[in-house]
Formats: sequence, structure tokens, C-alpha cells
Amino acid sequence: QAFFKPIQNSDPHSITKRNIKISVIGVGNVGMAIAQTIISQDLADELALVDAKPDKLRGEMLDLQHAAAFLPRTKINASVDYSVTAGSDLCIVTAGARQNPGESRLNLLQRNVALFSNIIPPVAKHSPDSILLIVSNPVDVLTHVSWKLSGFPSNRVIGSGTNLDSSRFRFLIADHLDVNAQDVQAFIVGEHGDSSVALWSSISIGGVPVLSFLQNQQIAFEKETLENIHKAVVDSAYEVISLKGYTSWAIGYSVANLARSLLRDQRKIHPVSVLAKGFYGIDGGDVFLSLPAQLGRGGVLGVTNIHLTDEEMQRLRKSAETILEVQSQLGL
Ligand code: 6V0
Repeated sequence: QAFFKPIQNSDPHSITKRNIKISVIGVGNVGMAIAQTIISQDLADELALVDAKPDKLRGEMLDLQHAAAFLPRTKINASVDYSVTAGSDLCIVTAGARQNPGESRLNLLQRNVALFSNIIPPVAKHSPDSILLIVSNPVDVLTHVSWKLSGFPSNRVIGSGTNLDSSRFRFLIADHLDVNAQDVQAFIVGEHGDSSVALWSSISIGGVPVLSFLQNQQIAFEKETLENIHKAVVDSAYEVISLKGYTSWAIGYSVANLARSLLRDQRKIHPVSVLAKGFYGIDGGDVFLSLPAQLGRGGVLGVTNIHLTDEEMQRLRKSAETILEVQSQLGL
């Protein structure tokens, strides 16, 4: 006798609810931080994990499944075969090769591009309507590569870009001013890396432009203080990696936040890597870099047109050139 017996004249299983499915490719430190944040925040009905290492993959899957009694229900599957990702709404790619001692960044990048040519085509094939969210570094170039390899329209190919840099920036400003980081609106745009650009002119605290806020609160500041905060953002990934070997928690929360905006159609503005050609005077070629973009169920809904100072504009174009130069070295 079945434990659950349908009530008379009913067929409850005939109702097919559309499940939200997220796939995470690469179950290293970053992929697992993202996976566990997605599960604990109840963002998906189904989660599929893929990695090239079957034992590590199965171990991570079991470890997450064993927390089921404490978490919202999410069906978790894992396989080295990409068919496990079929029908995903969102595919997050964190797989990547690690830098060998003495290896140049360009060489590492070439290896990662080769790796992506084995990852993106099967992901795109099994989930042709999905949104691709690239996290592996260098994220801007690899997002461009994924756009080309997938054949997806550019609104469905996004790089996590400077979303994390911006949250580090908001934390540091909030800490400096002793306010809540969620009340700090501040963007870092451009390359996720050394040439990123802090948009000081548009920062606001609780809706008040930062310069008025500093004057109102009679907080003394110098341009140097601002530059040091940006420098601390650029240095922070290196610092965390040198201290604990990798970064994971902040990127986990930051990517889960993007997943929420996309799949729950939040229409929030995030600094993420998008096809930037035609915006802010960037016209040198097809380049992905971070701009404040509105995200929703259709992926990138649009790029916001915020006022930049001449200096910010110049730095942003320089950042685009830096990425384009790397792309030309790769023959892209
Ligand atoms: P990791 O712990 O080495 O994990 C990488 C995973 O990828 C491993 O489990 C590998 O087995 C797997 N992998 C390698 N090749 C393949 C393949 N062909 N197919 C499937 N899986 C494969 O690295 P970690 O998790 O620390 O970092 C992952 C990537 O995220 C790196 O490129 C980081 O630089 C990048 N990050 C990007 C950030 C951002 O803001 N965009 C932030 C942090 C890290």
C-alpha cells in the first residue's frame, strides 16, 4: 500500500510545474561556494554539477545532498557528462586551469580558452535557451570566448565581471564612513582586474551624493583616500589568495545575487561584463567588460547611461583597450 494515496478522482502528478534549473560547471572552491549559496537561498528547484574530476564531483554532490534535512528542497545531480545540465535556465561556468609556477598569464589564458572549447559547446547544446554566466578568469575575455562558442545572443552571455569588485568597494566605503554597505551605491566598471575603473562621481550614500555626504558629516577627505580605497579593492583578491589560497565566500554570494536578479526577474542594476561595443564611446571592437546593466529573466535588459567625468570615461576606454590587446594576442 502506497504511503501517499491521491484523493478520490485526482491525479496530482499530472500538473507539470516548470522547475528552475541551474547548472554549475567546475566544483572547485568557487563553484561550490556558489552552489551552496544558491541552495541555501532557495534559488533553484534543480541544481546540476559538472566537473572533469569524477570523485571530487561525487563527493561534493553527496556532501551537499546530506544537508537536505536543513535546507529548502533542491534536487541535486552531478555528472562528468553534460547531459546532466539539460534544460537549464542558467549555466554558471567556474571551471578553470590553475596557473603553473612560472607560467605567463597569456599562456594560462590560452589553456583556459582551449578548455572552454570543450565546455561551452556541450553546455549550449543541452540548454539552448539558457543564460550563460561566466566566472572563470580572466572573466572578460572568457565571456567573449563563450559568446562566440555558444552562438547565443549577447543578452544571454554575461560575465560576473566587477560585481564582486563593486561589493568589495561598497564594503570599504561603508567601513570608512561607518554606514551599511547596502546603503552605499557605488560601481566599479571596466576590466575585472588591474585596469578597473571606480566611478567616484556617481557614488551615493542613502541617496545623497558622496561629496555632499562627506561635507554634511564634516568628514575630511583627500583624493588620495579615495584612490587608496580603489587600490585596496584591486589588491584585495591578491591579498585573500595569498592568505587563504583562493577566494570563495564573497564570489559565492555575489554570483548567487546575480542568479536571483536574472531568474526572479528582479531588474536590478549590476556591474557585470557585457558586450560593451557602442556604449560610453567604446567602439574599438567586440569587447566584453563591466558596465552597469539591468538584469532580468531575459538576461541583460539594458545598459544604464550614467554620467561619467572625462577622466572616468578615459579610464574606461583605456580598460577596453587593455582587454582588446589581450584578445588580439589570442587572435580573437
Ligand atoms: P579550482 O578550485 O581550481 O576549481 C576549478 C575546477 O574546475 C576544478 O574542480 C577542476 O577539476 C575543474 N575543471 C578543470 N577543467 C575542467 C573541464 N575541462 N571541465 C570541467 N571542469 C573542469 O579553482 P577556483 O574554484 O578557486 O576558481 C575557479 C575560477 O574562478 C578561476 O578561474 C578563478 O580565477 C575564478 N574566479 C573568478 C572570480 C570573479 O570575480 N570573476 C572570483 C574568484 C575566482
